[in-house]
Amino acid sequence: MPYNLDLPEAFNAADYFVDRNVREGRGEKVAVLCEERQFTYRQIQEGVNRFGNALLSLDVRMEERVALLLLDTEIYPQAFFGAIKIGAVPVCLNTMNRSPDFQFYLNDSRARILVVDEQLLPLIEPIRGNLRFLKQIIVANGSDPDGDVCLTELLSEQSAELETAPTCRDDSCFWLYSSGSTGSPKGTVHLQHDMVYSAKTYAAKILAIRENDVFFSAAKLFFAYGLGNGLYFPFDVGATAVYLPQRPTPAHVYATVNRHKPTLFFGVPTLYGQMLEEEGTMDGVRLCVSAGEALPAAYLRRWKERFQLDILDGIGSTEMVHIFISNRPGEIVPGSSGKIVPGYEARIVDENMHDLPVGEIGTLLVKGDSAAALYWNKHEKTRQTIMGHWINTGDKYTCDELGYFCCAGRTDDMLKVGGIWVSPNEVESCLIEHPAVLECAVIGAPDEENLIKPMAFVVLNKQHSPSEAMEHQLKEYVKANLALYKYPRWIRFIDELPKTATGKIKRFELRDLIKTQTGPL
Ligand code: 3UK
Repeated sequence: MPYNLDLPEAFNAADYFVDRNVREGRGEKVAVLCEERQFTYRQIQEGVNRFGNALLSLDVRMEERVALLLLDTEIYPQAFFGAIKIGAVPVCLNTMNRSPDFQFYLNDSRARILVVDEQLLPLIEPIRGNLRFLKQIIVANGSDPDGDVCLTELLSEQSAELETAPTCRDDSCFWLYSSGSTGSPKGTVHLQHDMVYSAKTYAAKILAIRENDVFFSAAKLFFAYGLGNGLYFPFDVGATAVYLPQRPTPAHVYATVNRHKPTLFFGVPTLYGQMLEEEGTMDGVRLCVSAGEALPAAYLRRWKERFQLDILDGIGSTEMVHIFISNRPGEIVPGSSGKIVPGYEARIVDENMHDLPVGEIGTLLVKGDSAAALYWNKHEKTRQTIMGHWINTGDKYTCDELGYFCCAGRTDDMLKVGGIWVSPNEVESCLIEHPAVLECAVIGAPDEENLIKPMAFVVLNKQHSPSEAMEHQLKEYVKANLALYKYPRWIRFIDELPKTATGKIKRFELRDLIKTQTGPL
């Protein structure tokens, strides 16, 4: 069922998500709660305007990229929508990445400005000299930065009035980087209307979001998932968003729920699992959502027993901006991703793109007007994924006669770990740099809760032999060089990797190997 948004051609997402709330009389409504601070829609609007003016004063123009390396605080909506309001394009960066990753993002996007939390600035220091296009670093939530601009000072000099740039509904709006199994991450370009589409379909029809809802997303704003949950869903209906700047540990999350009493809670399966192990309450929450990877049925059951609350599992992607297949309240099928969200269409196809009969496993294609327009400067990858109206998710799925979709793995080797992509290739390339490693292969293996984590098979060179110390050393080596969540949780030393006649590693044999083994991994 296609859904017609009916947006005027002249359209700016910042005007829609921020200024409209003030125009419609919600200026004094609390938009953001963060720790002990609260901000009304009027205050956020003023911040957006000041931020937009600050960018203009730094000579930022329409369509130029502004990179955001920010924790979840009230700065996020101001910087994000401030950039959008002048027609510039925010690029939301994952704060868990490492310096070389940021060098890539900043050079690939050619961002002119980077807005970075003072706490995260050390990630940028080592690469400062290698940023070819960056003109200015603006430091948020800090004071008196050396040689950079302090955001608070910059904003204080700016007017709180700002004219909206004359963007249209199909202008570039924001980017998110998405990683693939090979090659560099892809700058995924979203348009001005995409967030509205997702808010009017998934958020309105499945979550039935209301002005009196209070949204709390443990998944951070720099993920497509968190950006909807914590920013443009609440702002679509003039509701309140709760931000947690710290790591979403069960203790922080429970404390935030207690303090701010959200009505909607968003997490990833790993977090639900961790929260089930800890003391805490979810009082005031009406509905919980899970995405990023499949939610184990056991978590759903235990959560319901403990809190009398449902968790709606749904599949979304960076390319589709948010969730397009989801369970609904009262119609949950544990272990399934649910049914198509109104406004989206799905197909399951074979390798020739022919539709498969009900019940057969195939590649999941999805159609809906929140789809990204392209991958920046990656023409071939764009064509492989964005096939006209249809997006190839790279997921293997089945669909039953009732329309419930069930995930059956990936068409590539990519792993979802704690809801975030890990490329086995990237972990292998890192391990092989270690002087003791001759060869290696990384696959996904289930942990004790049946959630996937990276496992490495390692062939050591002649000078080294397997030991616990070596295992520890290799794990630490990956931790030091890649984002923490990417390190192999288990390392198996073997004499030789199984290979095809052409020398490709037979990953399926490694997967079979761990399946047939009993006992702890
Ligand atoms: C996998 C799932 C099974 C699937 C995302 C909600 O995860 C998000 O975006 P990413 O681009 O990854 C997309 C891929 O992740 N996946 C996501 N959710 C599920 N697999 N069950 C699920 N519930 O492989 C998909 O192709 O990081 C999630 C909203 C916005 C998002 N971007």
